Formats: sequence, C-alpha cells, structure tokens
Amino acid sequence: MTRMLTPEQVEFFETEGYLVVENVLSADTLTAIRAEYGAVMDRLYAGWQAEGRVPDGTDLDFWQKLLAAYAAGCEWFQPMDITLPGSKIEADTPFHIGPAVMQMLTDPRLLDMVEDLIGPELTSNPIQHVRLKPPSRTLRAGEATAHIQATDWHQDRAVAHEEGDDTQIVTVWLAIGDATPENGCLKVIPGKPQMYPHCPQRQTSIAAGCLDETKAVALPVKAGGAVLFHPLTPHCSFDNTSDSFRWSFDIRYNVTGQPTGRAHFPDFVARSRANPDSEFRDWQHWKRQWEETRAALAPKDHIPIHRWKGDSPACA
Ligand SMILES: O=C(O)CCC(=O)C(=O)O
Ligand SMILES: [Fe+2]
Repeated sequence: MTRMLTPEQVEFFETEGYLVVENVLSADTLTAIRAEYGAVMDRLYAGWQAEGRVPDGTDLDFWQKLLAAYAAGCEWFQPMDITLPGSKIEADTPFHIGPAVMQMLTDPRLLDMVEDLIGPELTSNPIQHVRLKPPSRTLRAGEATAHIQATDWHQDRAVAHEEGDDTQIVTVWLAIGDATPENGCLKVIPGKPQMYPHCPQRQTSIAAGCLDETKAVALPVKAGGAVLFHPLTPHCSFDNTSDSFRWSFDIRYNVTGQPTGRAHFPDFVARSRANPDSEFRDWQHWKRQWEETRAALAPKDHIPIHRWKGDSPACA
C-alpha cells in the first residue's frame, strides 16, 4: 500500500523518471518559510543599509529588497542557501538553517511521498538549495551564480561524487511561489537514460549533442507543489522572462546508509520505520552540525564537488 501517491503515480515515476504533485507542503509550512526568509532578508538588508550600500528599506517588501540588494552587488544568495557552497569554504561562509527549513525537510506528507518511491528509511541528503531567481532582464552581464540564473541541462547524479552513483535518491523540487514557463519552471526529458558526459560550461552541464530537446516537457506547478525526479532524468529550467522572482527549494532524500555523494557535508535521518528513535528534528543541532562542518573544512584544501574535466573529448 502506498501512503500518499497512487500506484499509477509510482508507476509513472518509475517509467518517466519524474512526477508533478500539487499540494504537498501544508499552508503552515509555506507561511513559516516565507516568514523565516522575510526575517533573514530584513537582517541582511539592515546590515547593508548600515554600510551605506543599499537605499533605505523602510517601504520595501521582500522582493524589492532582494532586487535592490542584487542591483547594489550585495551577496545575498549564499546567506540564504540551506547548504555550504561548492566553492572554497571559509570560516565565515554564511548559510541559513532555521526552524521553518527543518519543518520543510521533515514535512510528513513530503516524506510519505518519498517513502512511496524509495522506501521508509530516508536520509535528508545535504545536496539541497534555495533558488530565488530574479527576472532575467535584471541580471548583470556575466552573472555566474548557477542558482540565480537559468539552470542548464544536467542529471543530478552527475553533480554528486562518484561514490553516490549507486545510491537510491529522489530529488524533490518544491515551488514556494507558482512556477510557470514564463518565470522559469523546470523542464525534463522523460526517462532515466545512462549518465551522459557533463562539461564545465556556464554551469556543469550535459555535453553538446547528447539530448533530443524536442522531447522536453515543461513542468509548471503551483506554490506548495512538488516536482520529483530520478537522478538520471535530464532537467533544466526556463529563463525567467517574467517581472517577478521564481522561488523554489530543491532537496533530496536517499536510502539511509547509502553514500550521499557529498560525504564532507552532514546528513540526518528524516524517517525510519525500522528505528523511529533515529529520526532527527532538532534544527539548532542541525545548524550546529553545519557550523562544525564549516569550521573543519575551512583550513583544508577545497574539495571539488564535480568530477568533470573540460579537456575530455566529449567537451571538445
Ligand atoms: O531550480 C532549478 O532551476 C534547477 C533545479 C535542479 O536542477 C534540481 O532541482 O536538481
Ligand atoms: Fe538538478
């Protein structure tokens, strides 16, 4: 018996490699996330204002503050992301973990849905991001942050370490606002092909000539809904041609005990039917684990998160 998905939905996911599910996050979780990010934004903005970098924020809403901060060149992406970056980690590299993020990562309906796909022993995988994508007409020329601009074609397995290649993992892409082709929703090429060669291009993306893009399917979804996909399913996003931001999180779950593909970052047991006491919910402890990870990594050599080299024949 499945807990949340119908057998038809599970079957669809298994053959097509993706599934769109509306109404996953509760209204309460969505409200908590928006409030928590509002508070993070206000704190960041007050700091930039004190430094004279941005205009007075008294009459600005969340989105206006983000736009003003972006225009002023203030670094807001990493302080809002829910993980450490793929670039060199420093002792003071910012990130955000809070109670609403923990509530989202452990949302019971979300976990029920993932349990229907890969079983009841679920670890929250540390490859997880917030994406707040400005209208692309407002982006600076040469904007380099992959999580701010449109996403290029890739398979998620290819952006984790090789040791995770046999791990059972599901990507859960959560819409915090409505996602549409105009504002940059995802598209996939249905199926679970082999791993394609990827190349360090604008982002780490599938080598030219591997995909038949005429087969791409757009995946609009309303706020609170989810797109699920298999780690081999090729996906990318539309450009945000609208006048507003596109807001999503992408989080992942793997079968507990299997390599996450990013072993230098912490993970936690989100669900366990075998050992319910191992389920972890303490957001402050979770935040401390990231802080400890950061302190341990800062003095060490950078650990590249991708395995692909630009000089391979596939990238010529
Ligand atoms: O949100 C995006 O633009 C890309 C998301 C993605 O690649 C993912 O969720 O794995
Ligand atoms: Fe992805």
